[in-house]
Amino acid sequence: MSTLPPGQVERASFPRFGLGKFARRFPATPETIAVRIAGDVETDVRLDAARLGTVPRATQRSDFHCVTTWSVRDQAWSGWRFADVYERLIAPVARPHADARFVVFRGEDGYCTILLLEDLLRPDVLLADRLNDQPLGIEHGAPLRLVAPAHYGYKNVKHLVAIEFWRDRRAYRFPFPYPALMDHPRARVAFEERGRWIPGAILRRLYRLIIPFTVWNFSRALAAHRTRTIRDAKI
Ligand SMILES: Nc1nc2c(c(=O)[nH]1)N[C@H]1C(S)=C(S)[C@@H](COP(=O)(O)O)O[C@H]1N2
Ligand SMILES: [Mo]
Repeated sequence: MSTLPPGQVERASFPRFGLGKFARRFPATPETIAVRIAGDVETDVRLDAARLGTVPRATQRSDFHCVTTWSVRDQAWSGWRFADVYERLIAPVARPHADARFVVFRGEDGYCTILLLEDLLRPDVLLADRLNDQPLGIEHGAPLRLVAPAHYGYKNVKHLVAIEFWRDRRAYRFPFPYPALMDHPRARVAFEERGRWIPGAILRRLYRLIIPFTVWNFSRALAAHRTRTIRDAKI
């Protein structure tokens, strides 16, 4: 099997993970895809399952690399290639400004990050609604998430509700109170672009310390959410 990118360590199972602020936030309607296309565009557009269904479905197996150094191998994603969605449903309808190359992704939980359009148009970037032959669960980003395996997990936004195309990268800020140094503009795994200003080889040592607590925190929050959902269904 291929070797892992620099500083990454294989993990047997795929944990629910993220920034602590978002551990207790879950999508209100995890079955319904509704993504607003906005920013420096001529017309705001809404993508839903019916619109996405007009684009051929794509599947791929890829590894997933969290910036904190854990990687899971060979996940089977299914959804639509970002490039296909951009060419068929976004560019002709929303008509983003020709210079709008900064793309902000927003999750229903308030999480957001930025990527470059040229990185998103590569063939391994998906908008996924299925994982390992199952509908995507809330732990991994239902109803729809970005899958960009060449970029650290924090660019793979879950619970997508908006995609914005901007000419100016200052149209956006990494979620408060997390420092901008945690959000590299590209975050390419192969170049160990873990964060800005601080070398990846230093950040990896700090980040790996927070894995056990974060995995525990996110899984406990999910268990509490499931208990709540079952209780509410009985009332
Ligand atoms: N909406 C949303 N997307 C998010 C996050 C988040 O907290 N909220 N965390 C990011 C981080 S840091 C990682 S490693 C991956 C984790 O994805 P997983 O929960 O499917 O393992 O989601 C990324 N996308
Ligand atoms: Mo992450």
